[in-house]
Amino acid sequence: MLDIWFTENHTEGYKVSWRIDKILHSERSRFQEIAVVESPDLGRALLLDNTVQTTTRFEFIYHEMIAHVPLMIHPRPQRVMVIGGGDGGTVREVLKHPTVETVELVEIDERVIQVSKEWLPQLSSALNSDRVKILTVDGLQYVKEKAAHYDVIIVDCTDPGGPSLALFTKDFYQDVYNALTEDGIMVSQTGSPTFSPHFVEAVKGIRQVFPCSSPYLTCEPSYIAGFWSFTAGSKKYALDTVNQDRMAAITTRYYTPEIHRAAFVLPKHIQEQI
Ligand code: AG3
Repeated sequence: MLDIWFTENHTEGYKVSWRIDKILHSERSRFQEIAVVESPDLGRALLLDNTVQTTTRFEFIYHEMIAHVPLMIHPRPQRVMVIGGGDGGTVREVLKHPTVETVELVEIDERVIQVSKEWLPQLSSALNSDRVKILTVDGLQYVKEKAAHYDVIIVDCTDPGGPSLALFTKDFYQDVYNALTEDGIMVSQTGSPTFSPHFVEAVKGIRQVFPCSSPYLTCEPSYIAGFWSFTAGSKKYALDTVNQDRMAAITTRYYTPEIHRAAFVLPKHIQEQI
């Protein structure tokens, strides 16, 4: 067996490695290094700048939690925007909600979309739906041009750095707030609460702008073995609201209303940090 390992450096002193069988694709786009590799334990993985974005074995956890939490809080989500998320996994989950009329996918790097279409059909086939509108523009600018339009905005971005850095600032969260309708909800992935130096900053930024906000946690083994965080901001609805009756229409493997509520229960040391 080949002994080739992929390693992601989470900090200077903490790395996560897993064996890869094959490099299926690798290129440099205008924005980043894009690769797709095959791993015996994680399945097919999308890497951007040597950072794992998603794996076919565990992507359902991340994508269900980033999408269904805000969509189940909102009583009737119709217009949704996804910033980043060019692999299509988040859009696939959003489309499970029959109330959703349109999902705009705002992905800066069209090569991520093309590579995902070729190698990750389990995620990207959702992008062919006629309810999806794809815009290959900078989400940061795009969101500024919109006012009171979306019910839910999901920020499925890479970790802060490169094109994503500005997506973790208070100014950006304010633009997202303005782009939402009066009862709108946003969620952003906010990294590892243990290792990301940007976690606390992002949580505080969202809290300064939205009347209701909180991080929520899940475990996604593709990134690290411990917690991964998302942070939700809501203009009107409490974050533990779950419109339970709508679950009947939605098939999930990870998300349940109980998981939704439990995810907002934070360990004491994380509460103390934020
Ligand atoms: N979005 C980013 C996940 C964060 C990965 N971070 C890391 N490995 N350090 C993933 C896109 C999935 N649709």
